[in-house]
Amino acid sequence: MSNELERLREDAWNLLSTPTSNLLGNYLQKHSSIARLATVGEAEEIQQEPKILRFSIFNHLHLREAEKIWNLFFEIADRSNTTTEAIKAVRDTYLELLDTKNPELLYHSLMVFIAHHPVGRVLSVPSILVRDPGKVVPSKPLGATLNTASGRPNILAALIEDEDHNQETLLNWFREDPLANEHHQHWHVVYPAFGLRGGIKDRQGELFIYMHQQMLARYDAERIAVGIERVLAHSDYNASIAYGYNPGAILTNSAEINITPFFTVTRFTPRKPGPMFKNFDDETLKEKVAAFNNLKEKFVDGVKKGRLKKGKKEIAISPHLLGSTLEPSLDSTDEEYYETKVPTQFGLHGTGHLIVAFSENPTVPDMERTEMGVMGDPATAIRDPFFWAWHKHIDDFSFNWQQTQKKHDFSDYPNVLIRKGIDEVGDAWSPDIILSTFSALRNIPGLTTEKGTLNSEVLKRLAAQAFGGNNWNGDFTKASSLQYQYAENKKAAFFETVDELKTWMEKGKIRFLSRSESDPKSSEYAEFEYEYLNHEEFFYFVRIQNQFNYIQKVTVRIFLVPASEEEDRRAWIEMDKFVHELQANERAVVVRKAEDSSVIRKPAIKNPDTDNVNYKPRDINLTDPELFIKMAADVKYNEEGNIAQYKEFLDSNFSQSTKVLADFADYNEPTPNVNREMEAVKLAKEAAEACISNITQFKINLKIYEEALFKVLKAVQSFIYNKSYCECGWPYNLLLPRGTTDGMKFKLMVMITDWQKDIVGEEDCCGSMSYCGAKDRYPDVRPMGYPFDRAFEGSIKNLIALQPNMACRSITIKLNNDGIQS
Ligand SMILES: [Cu+2]
Repeated sequence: MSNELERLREDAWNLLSTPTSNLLGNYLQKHSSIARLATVGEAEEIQQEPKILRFSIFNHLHLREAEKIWNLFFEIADRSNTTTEAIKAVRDTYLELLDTKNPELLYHSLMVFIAHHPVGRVLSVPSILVRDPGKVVPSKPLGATLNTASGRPNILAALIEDEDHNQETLLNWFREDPLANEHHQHWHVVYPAFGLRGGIKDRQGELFIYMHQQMLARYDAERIAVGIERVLAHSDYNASIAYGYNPGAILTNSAEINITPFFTVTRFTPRKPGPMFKNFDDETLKEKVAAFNNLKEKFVDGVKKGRLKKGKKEIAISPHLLGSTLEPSLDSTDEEYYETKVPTQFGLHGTGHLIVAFSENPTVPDMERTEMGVMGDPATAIRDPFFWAWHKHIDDFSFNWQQTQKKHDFSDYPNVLIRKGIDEVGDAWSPDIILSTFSALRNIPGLTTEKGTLNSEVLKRLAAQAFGGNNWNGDFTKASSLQYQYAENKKAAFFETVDELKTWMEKGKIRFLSRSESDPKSSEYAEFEYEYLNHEEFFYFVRIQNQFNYIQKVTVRIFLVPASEEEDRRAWIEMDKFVHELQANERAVVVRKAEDSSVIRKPAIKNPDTDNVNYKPRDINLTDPELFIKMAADVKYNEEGNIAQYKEFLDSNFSQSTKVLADFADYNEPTPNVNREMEAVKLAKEAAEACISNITQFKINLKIYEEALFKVLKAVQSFIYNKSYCECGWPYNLLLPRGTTDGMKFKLMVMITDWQKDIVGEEDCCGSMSYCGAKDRYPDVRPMGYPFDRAFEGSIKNLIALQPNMACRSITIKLNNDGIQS
């Protein structure tokens, strides 16, 4: 890759690291109606094009504007001859537009470009902790430090007062987790509601529902752990919301006096408890509630009938259509019918976001709105407990529809054995689901590579030795101490299996650098401390016996559920899903690292404080698409050259042999000349053989070219897709629910399905397959959430006990509160 491109990538990183909040501050000063009146006078003001002051992707008019910009970026990049030229041109346009366009809208468009355009993918988007620190400061930070030259007053006092005392604040740490918010924002970048260039991603509507449903299952597990009831759907639009949400002194700018000279943050309105439609002027309130209710009833009806309106017709609901119409997205069955004009044009789910975001100032016209609540921004929406109540309501439509569908027939299991029974307290147990942790394995020589990553080969050998062979029948589900003979003549290393996984709260820092332009090297900063959940690194060892004497490819699906919620299919959390090839009759010990989980973002961010915070050129095999184009051209050139060459060979061989044969046929002498006959046959035979051998060689060469071409194609594809999908996914630090200090009981379930029937994506997919799909097609042909996406015939527990391809065991997750580990 050229040095220039390398420099551009780093420049782009720096540009992307600059928080939009400062820019937004300037923009608002310039374009808010008051500012405009003051500068240009009323008459001219009316002439001016109205500006979007506060951008929200949930407002479809705003999203259409953003779409125009990302399409512009796409076009600019398409027109450019090289990657370098394209990046430069897009950057210049971006900077130019900053004068006239809303900076948040622009940034969103740029993120879409980076996630989706082949050229954009050479750039990386920094952690939200860097690019938008003002959106992730917790409502109540653990501490704050101001390091200022001018000795400004400390703002700690303003931060410590806590207005809210409702039970929802118990889970602020979860809802306010910076990387969970980043995940939610990033998902909406990878899956724009209006698709890309007029097309929508495969099964996007289904994924919209499934991804949020899984977030709810995780949130519920945390609620159970702190002893509060699971999320209640907000389905009665007239009902009051019992809890408000105050995003804290920083997000609401209530510490403004002290911090404004230092840095600007985007202001969010705190939401007070009360009705969803509160503060609407009385005359129109009823009308608006009625309109929104009416929209809801259309979905209630549709789900009951199993059909949605599409113009004058009705069409059968599919998960994709239901999700697309609820969100709504480009694939909504009928945009007009399933739309509300309250408070702006958007469908059911989006409108809920907007109504609540605007609930404290509902009458402000769209183009004059400078403030909204966190629900209006995907980078902050999940902070509000109402987000969850709203999404539970949205999920109810999907759940109710699923309930009406035919139950799964589980007879299509592969011929594998995963052993199971019951434990001493009568719960499901399986000797074939074994757990260990990094700390329990850390004495194994060679387990970590020089780079600090885990050595998969060592793990595999250890697994085979410790749990396979003579140890195949051993029970390691309890914490047990084992030996691993890693080399002959060496002393065995000891390690353990566990039945308990540990979590803890860790401290992180959110840092604002001085925006002093006069002194860019100024060491002024403000720093906020927050806490986030983390867990020990763990591994699954799954033993599977292939009962066929031929190779079987299987899909391994791992789920977790709080033991108390086992019978509620919506409570099951997808932990992982991967493909494994079983050899004929193999007794396989399959190892899987938690950090490879199909639900999380790759590479796993183990330390939010340091990962993706500083510029690091991405580790990719081939970094410049220009190189692929060249590679492809080389192969094509060779192929064409060779085809011509072989065509010539074949032509001449063929004409030679046909000529000889024709000559022979024409030979009509009354007395046959045996010699000549023999000679002709010989020549024809030789010619035909030469022909065949040339064809064979040609085929071999074609195969080689074909393989080479596929390699190029694969390299191009993995380059193109890896990046954006790598970055999409649930954060690693939240992979395990937090559990309790006493230890919370969970059930860990493994289900083995026939890969031939699933076609789950291969392992070269680096991102979250489960939450973001892979490439353009979702990698699993089964419905998302399978097998928990349908009602069960009887109890889930019984099904797991009876199905040969399912097994379950208990595990404990313990919150280590003693102190913070690092
Ligand atoms: Cu939402």
